[in-house]
Amino acid sequence: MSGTEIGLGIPDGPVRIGIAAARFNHFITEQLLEGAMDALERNGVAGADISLAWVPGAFELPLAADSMLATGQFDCVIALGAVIRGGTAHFDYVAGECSRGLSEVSLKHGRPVLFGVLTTDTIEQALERAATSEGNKGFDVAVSALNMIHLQRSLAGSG
Ligand code: INI
Repeated sequence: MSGTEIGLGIPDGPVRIGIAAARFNHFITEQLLEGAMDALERNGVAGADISLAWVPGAFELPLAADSMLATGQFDCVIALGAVIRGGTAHFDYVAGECSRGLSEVSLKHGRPVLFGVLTTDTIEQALERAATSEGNKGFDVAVSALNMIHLQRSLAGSG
């Protein structure tokens, strides 16, 4: 292409990462958290630049993300959760409000809010997407968070 292109990249300078994680289905969200921490560490993010906030369930993730970004201390928030259908209508309310809310918070603050929330029919499917580092959704969204910070800094002219 002949115009300007900004590729996916990793920011050069320090980044301040907020992570909001849901306790509900914690045996899955703890694995998502491990994946996210692994990705951040591999990309040179210092532990001291990462803050973690636990919330009861995925429904509470948007408020946590909003509260974290309102402090002005974070370049992004990574939201981690696992909503499993399990034959209840609750799934649609929790998953729907969570994704809508996270998107709203991101646009409100002009900061990336990453959707690291598994929405699956079964526990087995959720475990599969949280298990290994390679297919771990937490790992993937943490890399995406860095890509989005890089994009915002590139657009602002600060690399
Ligand atoms: N929260 C989840 O994170 N995952 C779920 O699968 C889930 N289900 O199935 O109910 C869930 N419910 C709790 C919800 O997120 C709130 O914490 C609760 O309703 C209090 O507001």
